[in-house]
Amino acid sequence: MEFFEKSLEIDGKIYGNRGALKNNSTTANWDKSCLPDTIQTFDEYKSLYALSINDPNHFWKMAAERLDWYQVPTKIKNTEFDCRSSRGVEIKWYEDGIINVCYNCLDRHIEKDPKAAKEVAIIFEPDTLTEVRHHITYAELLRAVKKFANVLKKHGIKKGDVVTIYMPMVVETCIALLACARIGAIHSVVFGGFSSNSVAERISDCQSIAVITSDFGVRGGKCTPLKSKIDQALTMEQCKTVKTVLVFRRNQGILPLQDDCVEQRNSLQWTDGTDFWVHEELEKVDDNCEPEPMNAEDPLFILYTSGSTGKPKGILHTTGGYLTYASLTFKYTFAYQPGEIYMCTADVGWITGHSYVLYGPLSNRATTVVFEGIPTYPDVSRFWNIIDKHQINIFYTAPTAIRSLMGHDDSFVTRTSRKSLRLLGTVGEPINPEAWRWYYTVVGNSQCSIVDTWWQTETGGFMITPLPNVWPLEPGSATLPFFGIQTQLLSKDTKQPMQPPAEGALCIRDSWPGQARSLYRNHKRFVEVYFEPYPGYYFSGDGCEIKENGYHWITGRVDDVLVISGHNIGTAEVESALVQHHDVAEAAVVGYPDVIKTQGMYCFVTLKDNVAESDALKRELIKTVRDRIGAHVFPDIIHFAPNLPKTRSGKIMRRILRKIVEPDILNLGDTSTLNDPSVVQELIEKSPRTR
Ligand code: 6R9
Repeated sequence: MEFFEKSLEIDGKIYGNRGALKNNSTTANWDKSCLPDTIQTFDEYKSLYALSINDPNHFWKMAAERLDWYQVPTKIKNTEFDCRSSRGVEIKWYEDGIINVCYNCLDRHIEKDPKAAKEVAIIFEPDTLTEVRHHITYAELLRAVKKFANVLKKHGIKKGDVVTIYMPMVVETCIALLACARIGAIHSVVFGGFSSNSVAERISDCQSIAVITSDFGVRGGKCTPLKSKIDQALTMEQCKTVKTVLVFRRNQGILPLQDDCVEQRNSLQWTDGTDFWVHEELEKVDDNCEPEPMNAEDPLFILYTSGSTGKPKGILHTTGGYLTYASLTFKYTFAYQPGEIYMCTADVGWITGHSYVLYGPLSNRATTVVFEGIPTYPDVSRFWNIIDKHQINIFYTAPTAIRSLMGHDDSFVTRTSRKSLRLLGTVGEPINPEAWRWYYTVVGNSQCSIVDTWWQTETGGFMITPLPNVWPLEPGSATLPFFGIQTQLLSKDTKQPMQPPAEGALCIRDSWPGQARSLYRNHKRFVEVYFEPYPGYYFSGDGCEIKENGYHWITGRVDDVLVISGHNIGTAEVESALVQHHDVAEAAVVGYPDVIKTQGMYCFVTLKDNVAESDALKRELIKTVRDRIGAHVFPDIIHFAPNLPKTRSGKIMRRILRKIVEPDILNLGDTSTLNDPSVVQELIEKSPRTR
């Protein structure tokens, strides 16, 4: 293989191709009966993409063959997207296939190649800074999963039962998910930062019969109680379905306990007959546990995602299609090679954690890093130190983390080596070009490609994403669709399809295996939210611009568009202009009603460390926006906000900001997913629109 020595810009185009393959097409000797190992040239992408659209049954049959089935599916695609059809919206993939997800993530690697037993499946990096390396091999993980699966069985949990998992980001969480998958129980992970009310709401919606939790978690040096929040949730009438609570002891014995954690452990309440310590239960079971053969369309998990109004939505994913998709997207988008160390900073409480900390990497026999902590503890070098400590090759994080870290001096990055890095990735929000360039030049040393991956809880895996080094990157663009994904812009006004170049509502024309099948026990709402707005299409809720070259630029949620004096202005564009100013760390822009201009533009701006607020700076920011976008774009209000309301996965909740500036503060809507609800009150107090 011939490698480029260094990256770079070729004819002014950015590839960032450390480790890129040069002129080494594999299409020539590809026999078309199975998928190639990696995608290396644009021609190869184009021909495979064409095949995936023209003959999805053939393409997705080959993709499924990357997995091991008890019964290989013969029926591949059976889907209906049109809500007006007599069948109604229905999505089935591989419907006669029989498979087990856990088997595909663990057993099969060892059965096929005994060497895999000793390979590291998970590297655990605890919150506390330590030189110790916690490596869990595939054999160790498999044994732990089998034993815990037997604990589940001992407590009467069986195929089809729903189990809520409320855990910190530790190895035991991965064991819990895999054990559920092994016995066919449906997991519903609730992020460990949620309040007891939010957990209760999610337990009652899916009627789970058991909860898996931990005595506490530790993040950023602070002890966060978990078991006691479950206790509170279970006092509520709607949670009476829960019969068993299995409690892990956090990081048994491997780390000294801080004082607040000791206190937490000592003050635990215990309900006999319901609460069980996992370490005690593990002593009572053996380590033989055969995986449960599952139909491809049996549910694998439920994951709640916040709706803009009303109750959170219980997104339902099934077994065969989900794993096929998570596995293939992981392999191609990260161009994962055996032996590489991969780290995704997401919590398993989010879809990114499900698909790209756990199922995608493990089904590919990868080594995946599980990080318990936060990017700023004990200081803002944490990520870069971890990269050096574990020699990470592929690093995947969120724009919000990148923006918060680039607000500090570059020396926090440059004092680390990061030489092991081959590839960087982002997910979760549009990445503004400024943050992209910082990630590329400072973190990646201008040598690593960046994959900006657009996708959703509902899509199961990547939808629009670069394949590294296969085509040039443009900072801020997720570039082109993955195999099998047909994007289509529709006019928000006429609901008619639009031909690129254009900007409109981002829809998908046909099904892909990783897509959610329904909302748990609420198919009607599933159809209303995703299939009725643009009949015949899956509606993502996002806006997008597709340029002449076919590159996709996500403009944010469709409702994040302002209409000011007849001009449509994407808030993402204004935010991007604001953060290009050297004093700005983050910005969120929303509209408010204005009788003359229809809408006024309200900009919340978080300044970098040690930058003073001033009227002069406000004027400068307004000028920056007008210079960058055009004189018709005029920020009416600049509000310096040290903190913005964010979801726990780091997305700015513009919906709440809109309510603040409208102002309609009595109807803020569902705030249960907010990271820090006190931020809202601070903003209300300081806003000129509510004072
Ligand atoms: C995976 C995940 C989905 C929403 C999605 C969009 C935003 C995610 C993005 C992105 C621009 C990207 N989003 N990735 N926007 N560029 N690369 O985040 O799932 O939590 O369900 O959020 O996140 O608005 O619709 P989820």
